[in-house]
This record gives sequence, structure tokens and C-alpha cells, in this order.
Amino acid sequence: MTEVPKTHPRRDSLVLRERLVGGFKDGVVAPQGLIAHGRGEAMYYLLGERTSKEARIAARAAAAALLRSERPVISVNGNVAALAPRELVVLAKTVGARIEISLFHRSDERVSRIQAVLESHGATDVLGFLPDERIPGLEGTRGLCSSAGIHSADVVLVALEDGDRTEALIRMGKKVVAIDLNPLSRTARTADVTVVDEVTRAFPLISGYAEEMSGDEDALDNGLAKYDREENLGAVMKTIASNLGLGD
Ligand code: PTJ
Repeated sequence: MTEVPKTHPRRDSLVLRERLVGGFKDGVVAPQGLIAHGRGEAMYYLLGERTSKEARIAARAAAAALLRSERPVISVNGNVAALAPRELVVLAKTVGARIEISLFHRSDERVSRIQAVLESHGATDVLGFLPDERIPGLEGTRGLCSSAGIHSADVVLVALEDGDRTEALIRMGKKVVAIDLNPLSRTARTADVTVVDEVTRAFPLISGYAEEMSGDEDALDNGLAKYDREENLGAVMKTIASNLGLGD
């Protein structure tokens, strides 16, 4: 991998790129994942590359939804495994969620490579290699899932997810928590809770709130009550407009 100079003003962004490229070379990230990352980078740039107040409000609601869940599942794709494997394993342990590898561009080889990455960061009982169920409405290998994971989950956390998949999960009656830098994406607009932030920041943010609120029913109620998706995404769009000099 290319060494990123410690003093480079855009070091954080370059480090994420290197993780993606490394993941691609290791067979973890799909080629399409590199393009998806570029789209995310553009949105992140427009958002000022920081965690907004809206992201914090959404992350609190996300943590509350996961803690209230009976059967939470974190769905993992190639990009997430390359960018934030440690952070996602920590979140899964904090909220007691199962981890399922669920790929848009599925191959058994990539699933097992992603599983190895997650296990090297402490994940156990990772689902996804032997799917035995389907997500209705999704054709081909895209629709595969596990009966012990996504199929029977009540809350599914998806990150960098394709809009079709998010909509299909909602049609199945799942509560969907999404992490997506694009407030205009179908995933962002249809998930029950959308955290508009970069995934490596969003996971620790949600974990932190989960630790803080665990066992405090009033805090969980409050976290959920303070979140309104349309209002939240509207405020995010205003930040983008303002950063573009298009103030109201
Ligand atoms: O590993 P696979 O086979 O499951 O494929 C994964 C990709 C990412 C290729 C697949 O899910 C895909 O095509 O995703 P989309 O439809 O391009 O959606 C990705 C969304 O994530 C876009 O809205 C991006 O803006 C957003 N995004 C990209 N990078 C980040 C991000 N959101 C948060 N953090 C990021 N680093």
C-alpha cells in the first residue's frame, strides 16, 4: 500500500482510500465498491468532512433501536469490511447483534475472505457463507440470506447499502438502520433511521451512545423520540446547500 505522509492535509481521506484499495487487492472489496466509495467521498466533502449534529441525533436513535431489538443483525459488505472491521465488531458486541455478510456482488470466495477479516478482529459466529433463505423481491445471489440472521431479524443495520435491498428489507417488516453519506439515496430516504456520516465514524458513534444508554429505558425512549428522518435529512441538505454557498 502507498505510505500516506503523516503531515498530509487530507491524510484521513487518503488513509480510507488506501484501505479500500488494499481490500480490493485482497479480494474483499468488489471493483464496484471503489466507485461507490468515490460517491461517498464527494458527499462527505460537501458535508464538510465532519460529524454533524444531525448525525449525532440519528446515531442516538440508531443505538436505541438496536438496544431495543430482540434480534438485531449487522449486515456487512466488502466496503464495510475493508473500512471499519474493528468498529463493526465492537458495535455488534455492544448491542448484542449478529453479523451477517450480505453481498451485492456475491461470490463464495469473497464471503470467506470477508469472514476471515472479521474473525481477525474478534468476530465469532459470522453468518453469510451458507445462506438458507431469501429476501423476497431480490433476484439471484443478491437475495440470499440466513434464517438465523437477516431473515429472522427485527432490526437490520446496513451501511453503504443499495436502495433495492433496503426497500426489500422494509417490505419484509424489518426496522432498518442505515449508515449512508448520501442524504438523497433511496437507502437514506427509506430506512427507519439514517445516520448520514462516514462509516468509520458512525460505528463508534453508535457504540458510544449504546454504552451510554444501555439499561436506561428513559434514555432509549428519548433517543428514539428526538429523531425524525425527514427533519433530520432536511437539515443535512441545508448544511450541504450552505457549504455550497446556496444559503436560504
Ligand atoms: O461488497 P458488495 O458486493 O456488497 O458491494 C458493495 C457496494 C458498495 C458496491 C454496493 O452496496 C453498492 O453499489 O452501493 P451503492 O448503491 O453505490 O451505495 C453506496 C452508498 O454508500 C452511496 O450512497 C454512497 O454515498 C455511500 N457511501 C460510500 N462510501 C461511504 C458511504 N457512506 C458512508 N461511509 C462511506 N465511507
